[in-house]
Amino acid sequence: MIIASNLGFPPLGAARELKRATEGYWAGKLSAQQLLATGAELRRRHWELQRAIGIDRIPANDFSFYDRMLDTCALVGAVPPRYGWKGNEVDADTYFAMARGSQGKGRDVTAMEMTKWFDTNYHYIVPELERGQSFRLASKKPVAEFREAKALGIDATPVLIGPITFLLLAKTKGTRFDRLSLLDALLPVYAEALSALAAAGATWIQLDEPCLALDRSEAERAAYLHAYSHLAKRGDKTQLLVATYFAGLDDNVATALALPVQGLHVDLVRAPDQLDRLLSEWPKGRTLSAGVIDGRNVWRANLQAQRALLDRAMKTVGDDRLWVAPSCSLLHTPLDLDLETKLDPELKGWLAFAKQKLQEVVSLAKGDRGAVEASSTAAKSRRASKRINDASVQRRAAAVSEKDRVRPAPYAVRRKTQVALPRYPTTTIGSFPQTAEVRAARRKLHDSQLTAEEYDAFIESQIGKTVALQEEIGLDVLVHGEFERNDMVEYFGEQLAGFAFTEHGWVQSYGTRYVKPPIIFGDVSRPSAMTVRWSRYAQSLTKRPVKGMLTGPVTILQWSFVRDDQPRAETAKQLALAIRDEVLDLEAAGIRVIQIDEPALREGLPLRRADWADYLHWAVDAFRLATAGVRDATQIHTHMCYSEFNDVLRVIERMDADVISIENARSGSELLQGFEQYKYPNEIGPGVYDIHSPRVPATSEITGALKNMARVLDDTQIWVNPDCGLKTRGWDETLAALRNMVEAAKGMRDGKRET
Ligand code: 39S
Ligand code: ZN
Repeated sequence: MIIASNLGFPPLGAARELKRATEGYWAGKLSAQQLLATGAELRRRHWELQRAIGIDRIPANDFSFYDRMLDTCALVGAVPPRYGWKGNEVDADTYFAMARGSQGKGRDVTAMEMTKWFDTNYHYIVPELERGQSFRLASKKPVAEFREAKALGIDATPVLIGPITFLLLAKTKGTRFDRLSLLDALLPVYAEALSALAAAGATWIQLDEPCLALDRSEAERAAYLHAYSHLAKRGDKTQLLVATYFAGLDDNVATALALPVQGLHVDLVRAPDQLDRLLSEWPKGRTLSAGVIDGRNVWRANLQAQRALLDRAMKTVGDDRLWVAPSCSLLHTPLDLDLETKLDPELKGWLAFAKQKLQEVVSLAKGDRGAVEASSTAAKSRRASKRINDASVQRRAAAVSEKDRVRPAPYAVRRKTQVALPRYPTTTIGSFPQTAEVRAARRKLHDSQLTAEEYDAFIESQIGKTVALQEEIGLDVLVHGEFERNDMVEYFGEQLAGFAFTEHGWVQSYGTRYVKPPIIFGDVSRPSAMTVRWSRYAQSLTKRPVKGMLTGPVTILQWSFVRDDQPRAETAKQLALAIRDEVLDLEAAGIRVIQIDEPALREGLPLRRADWADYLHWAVDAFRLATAGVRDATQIHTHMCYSEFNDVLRVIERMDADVISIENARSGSELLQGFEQYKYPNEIGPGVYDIHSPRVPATSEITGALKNMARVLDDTQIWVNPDCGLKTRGWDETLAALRNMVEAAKGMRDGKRET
C-alpha cells in the first residue's frame, strides 16, 4: 500500500474565518480566547476534511496565526530584546508585536523584518539573531496541536521548520557573524521539542528543510549532517522525515541521503529529473515521500505521468516505504475548486485546488484507474481547446525586436525634458487606504446594490478627496489612490484576455493579508484601456503631475497562476505587449509620469544561481518592452519591494527606469551598503518608512533615513517616499506619516540650500 500524505494545509477557512478572527482580535473586538477557539475549529475542520478524502498522513502544526517562521522563533525563544520578553511562554501580544510592531500602552517597537519565502508570493518573518544568543523551548504549540489531532483519532505528522533552514533564513544583528555558529546552541532545543512530540505519541515528525534544495557550501552541507546526527541521538522511536521542495537536490543529493533520518520528501514536480539519481543511491529502509502533485499551481495533474514516476520509485523503494504527496505545502494554492460556481465548466475541468489536489494524491496512492483516465481526458481537452490560442497575439509577439525595448535617448538627456521638480521630490507608491467603505462599495456593485454609475461616482469622490489631501500635505508627484482596484494583479487580470479569475481563490500573502491570483490560461491581450479613465480624472483635478499606475509584466506573471504549456518567458512577452498598450494610452491622455511596478522581479529569480542569467534576461526584456515606447518627456518610474536587492542592483540599471522606488525601511542599512559599492545612474527613492506596520514614524526618524541615503547617493538622485503602497493602512496614520515625510524632505532641501 502506498501511503497518501500531505505536507501542509492552508489555515484560512472557506469563509476566511482566520483572517476575520485575527483582525477582530487586533481591533479589540474579539478576546484571545475567541481567537484561539477559531483556530482550533479550523484545524479540526481541515483535519477531518483530509481524513475524509483519504489522506493517511495528515500534518499538524502546519497551522499558524501569522507565520510558521515566526512560530519557530517563538518555539525556540528567539525573541529580539526590544519586545521585552521575560522568557516564559511567548504570549499572543508578544507574538503579534514581533509580526506587526506595536505602539501604545507605553510601548513603541518596530516589527521584525518580513521577506519572501523562496520564490513564492508568501512572506515570512525573518528571525533576528545575535552573536552568542541562547535559545530555549518557549512554546507548546506543536505538542498541543498534535494532541488536538490525536483526540480526533488522527495520528498526525507534526511539522516543524528544520534547524538549518531556520538559521539560514535568519538575519544576524549587530556585528556580522556566521549564523551556523549558533547551531550547537539551537540543537538541544530542537531535540527537546522532538522528544516532547515523541512523548505525546508522534510516530513521524516532518522537518521542513527547503534550504537543502538550494545552492549550498561545503560548510553548510556539513552543518546538515552535524545537525541531524545530533537529533538522531534522541533515543525515542519517532521517525523523522526531512522535507525539501521548490527545487531539486542536485549536488546536495549525497548530503540528503547521508542524513540519519527515516524519510526524505522531494519535489518531483519542479525537479522530476532528480528521481533516477536518488533511486540509484537510495538507502535501504528509507521512506521516500514523492511530491508529484503540484503545490504551486492550480492545474489538474496528468495522473498517468505521475503514476509512472511512482511505479519507477516503487521498484527501488518498495511500496511499504513509498508515500505520495503534493510537491510542497498546499499553503500556496486556494482551498477548494468546488466553491467556484461562476467559473466556466470547461476551464474548471482543467483545475485543481488544495482539496482536489489531495483527492489526486489519494487517487494515485490507490491506483484509481477511473481517476487516471479522467485526468488524461481533461489534459487532452485542454491542449485542443480553441480558447488558448490567439494567432494575432502570437504574430505580434514574434515580431518584437530589440528596438522595441530601447528608449531613444539616454536618461541624462530625457531628464531635461521631463517634469520639473524640487530636490528631494516627494511621492507615494500609488495606493491609498482601501477602507472598509471602499471594499463595501465594490461588494455592493458585485451584489447589484450599486449601479456601475453609482460605483464610478463613489470612486471619483475618493480620488477627489485624495488628490486634495495630497496637495494640502504638499506632495510633489500625486497619485489617484487606486480605489478602483481590488488588487494590483487581479484588477488587471480581470481586464486582460487569456485570464480567468476566481471568487474564493484566496492565497495567503502575509499575516492576515491574502490575494486571489488570477489564472493565465491562454494567449494574453488587452481588449481596451484599463486605467486611463481614473488617471485622466485625477489629473483633471490638479496642476501637479499625477502618476499613472500600472503593474508590470513580470509581477503579473509572478503573482498569477501561469499556464504550464509554454515557457514563462513567452507569457511574459505577451503581458509586456498588453501593458505597453496601456502605457501609450496613458501618455496620450496627458499623463507625464507613469509607474510600472515590478515588486516581484527579484522574487522570480530561479532558486539556483546557475539559472539566474537566463531569467533576468527575459524578465528585464519584458519590462523594457512594456515601457520603452514612450517619448523622452514621459518619466517612467518603477517600484520594487521585499527583495534582497543587492543581488540584482546591476540588473535594475538595465531596466532603465527614470526613477525607481525601493523597499528599504525594515531592512535598515543593507540596501545603502549596496549603493556604496555601486553607483546607480538614475533617480531612486529608497523607502523612508515601513508601511507594513501601523506605527507613525517621527520626522526626525525620516530625516535620519534621508541623511543616510545622502551619504551614498547624490542629492539630485534621491526621492522621498514610503516603502510601499498605503492600501493596508488607515487614513489617520497615513496622513500623519506623510506630513512627517514631507516635513523631513523640506528640511533636507533647506539644509542644503547653502551648497
Ligand atoms: N501580491 C498581490 N497579488 N498583490 C499585492 O498587492 C501584493 N503585495 C505584497 C506582495 N504580494 C502581493 C503583499 N501585500 C493585501 C495587502 C498587501 C499585500 C497583499 C494583500 C490585501 O490587503 N489583501 C486584502 C485582504 O487580505 C484583499 C484584497 C482584495 O482582493 O484583505 N480585496 C477585494 C476588494 O477590495 C475583496 C475585499 C473583501 O474581502 O474588492 N471584501 C469582503 C468580502 O468579499 C467584503 C468587504 C465589505 O463588505 O466590507 O467578503
Ligand atoms: Zn511595494
